[in-house]
Amino acid sequence: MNHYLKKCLLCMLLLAPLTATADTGPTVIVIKASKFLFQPAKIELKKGQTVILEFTSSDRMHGFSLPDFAVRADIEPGNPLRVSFTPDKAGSFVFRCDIFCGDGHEEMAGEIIVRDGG
Ligand SMILES: [Cu+2]
Repeated sequence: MNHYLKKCLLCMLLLAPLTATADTGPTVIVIKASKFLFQPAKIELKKGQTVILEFTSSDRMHGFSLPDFAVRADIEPGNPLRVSFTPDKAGSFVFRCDIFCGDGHEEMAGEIIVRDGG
């Protein structure tokens, strides 16, 4: 019996974080890519707070590159892609399209501002 209780307790401990995530879940931030911009182009996050970045493209293949956090994604039309992201440092960080998409490609960029949670 004691052994069974221990097992139960272990199960609860292991499952607790999963159920917590399912209940509230991290905030989903939808980032729309199109020639030649990201919407929103400015994203504010809190340090240490996990968010889900959901990428969609309305026209063609784009890339998302946030080198300061080693986040990158291929954004295909009709195929939304979700990436979990937890900023671990505060500051202002540039992200840009890293797949050539036409004349305005070089200007296709945005900014992530990470604030200290306090
Ligand atoms: Cu591009």
